[in-house]
Amino acid sequence: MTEIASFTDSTALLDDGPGLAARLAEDGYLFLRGVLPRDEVLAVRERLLALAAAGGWLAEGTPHAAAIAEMGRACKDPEPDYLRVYAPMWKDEALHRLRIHENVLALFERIFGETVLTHPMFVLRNIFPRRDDFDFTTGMHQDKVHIGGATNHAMWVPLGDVPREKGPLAVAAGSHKAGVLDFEVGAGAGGMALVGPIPGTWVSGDFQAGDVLIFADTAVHQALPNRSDEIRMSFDARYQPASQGIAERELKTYADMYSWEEVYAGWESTEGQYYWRDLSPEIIPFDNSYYERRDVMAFEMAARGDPAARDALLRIIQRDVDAGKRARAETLLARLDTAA
Ligand SMILES: O=C(O)CCC(=O)C(=O)O
Repeated sequence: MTEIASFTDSTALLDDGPGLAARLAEDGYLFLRGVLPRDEVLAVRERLLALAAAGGWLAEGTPHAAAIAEMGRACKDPEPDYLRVYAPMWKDEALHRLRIHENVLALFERIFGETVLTHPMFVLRNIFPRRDDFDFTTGMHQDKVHIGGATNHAMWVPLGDVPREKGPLAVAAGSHKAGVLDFEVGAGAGGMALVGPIPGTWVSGDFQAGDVLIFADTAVHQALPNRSDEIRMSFDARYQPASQGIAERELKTYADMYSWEEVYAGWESTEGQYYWRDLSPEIIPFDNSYYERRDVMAFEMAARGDPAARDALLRIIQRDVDAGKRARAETLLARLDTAA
């Protein structure tokens, strides 16, 4: 990715549902300033940074609010060291409510022209700074293969100000029109990396707390490297018209880490709990063919001793329902790690 132009700012269209929908259909994304109240975003950031500090992720002697990373503790999803600190963060009550904020729901209802279903599943991200020996930059991917269902749109929300040097998201505008693209096993999202020329024009920008980026599930996107000293925090949630089908995995918690009862156990209020049940979403089968193809390739690569299979193996161990596959992935991962 060489040239990255600036996002088209669609904030002026905020109250114009058909205008937003038309631009989203054309470009595959919408960059919108100030959708969420800045103070509410920063309050969530503060709560999560307290947990990050308690987990040893922040440099000693620095103010929490600065989010300066302790690079000796740099780690990434789905490594056990990462998940130990991440898991309690994901349950945060105020974080959950941000993605179903009234401004967000009203925005999507204007775009869809009908009731919105916010997927209960979402991803919180804590991206340590990139260094020569550490890199957790999200590689190029499309969401469709990971989310399934009918048509959904992501909303990427920085938890704090995220200028370009702190590694915000970039989208290939127009790439959504090409459908699901070919991939190989790699260090990208879900252990998959897109191959071949990527259609469209890469765009990104300087985000402030409260700004959001919405994009289609076939829009190719990736993060820019985090070249700062700070942990870059964000979440990405998914939205769709409530009349369309959803894959069951999207009704679960992140990586199925918790039951919803466990998530809600520590909350102070019941507001926003189980909100999707009122919408009685239609569950449709998840298209597992992409993951199956990834896993065949990853097992072959790992058997040849190719370390590029590592992230895919970790995903299988963390998430596959097939115990036989998980055991095979564990054996191959242990062999790769011994060889390294
Ligand atoms: O925040 C990131 O680094 C990646 C986000 C992403 O891939 C997504 O929103 O689908």
